[in-house]
Order: sequence, then C-alpha cells, then structure tokens
Amino acid sequence: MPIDPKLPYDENNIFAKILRGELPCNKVYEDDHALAFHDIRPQAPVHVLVIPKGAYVSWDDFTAKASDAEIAGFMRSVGNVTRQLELDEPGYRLMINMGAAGHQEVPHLHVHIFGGRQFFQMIA
Ligand code: IU
Repeated sequence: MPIDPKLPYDENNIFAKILRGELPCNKVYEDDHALAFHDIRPQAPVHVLVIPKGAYVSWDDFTAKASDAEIAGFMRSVGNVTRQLELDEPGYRLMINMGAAGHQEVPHLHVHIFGGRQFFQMIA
C-alpha cells in the first residue's frame, strides 16, 4: 500500500530497522551518508536501493529538511554505488517514488537503481 508522506517519520519502518542492524539486508555499499542493498523483489537484473542514514520519510521530506551537506553527500553516495556496480556503460536508471500517487510503499526515502538490461522510454 502506498504511504501517506505527510505522516511523521516511523522509527519502526523496515528500512529504519535495516539501518539499525535489527533486520538483515544484502548490502552492496555503505558510507557516512548512505546504505545500499539489493531489493528483495528485483525488477531488473540489477535492482539496488540506496537510503540516506538520516530519518527522512520521502524525497520531499529530505529536500525540505536535510542540510546541503547531507543532500550533496547522499547524491555522491548514489553515484559511488552505480560506479561500484560498474553500471555507467551502457547505463542505468534511477527512480524515486514519492507519496501515494508515486506509489511509495516504504516510508524512508530510497533511490532505486535499475541496471543490467535495456529499459523502455518511460515507466508509467
Ligand atoms: P517503493 O518505491 O516504496 O514502492 O519501493 C519499495 C521497494 O522496497 C520495493 O521495490 C520493495 O521490493 C523493496 N523492499 C525491500 O527491498 N525490502 C523490504 O523488506 C521491503 C521492500 I517491505
């Protein structure tokens, strides 16, 4: 079910538990800003999620409340993940679902990285 992005941050959401080490994940990358792990229901040969370490419900929450340094650090981390995965050639797709209409299901900001196949012109 899509989330209500206006709700306060839920400390017990599944990605918060992964960040605290209370639940396992198939980790691919971690630094001071971000954790990246394989999606449990991959939609492509490579499907990795990158999440900020701070408590942000959504893209809207993150870009409204995080410091410039946090935002820049997180963006750099996403780039570090795609480089580590060697996706730059032939390329990849990034996606962020925001709120109910965007069909965001987990209330902790996450960037989807899709790779390993050719994608259609748009996802709708
Ligand atoms: P969405 O953007 O909120 O719709 O994406 C949530 C993603 O989180 C989705 O691709 C799920 O397969 C993925 N996921 C996960 O990797 N591990 C989990 O425990 C849960 C969801 I719950």
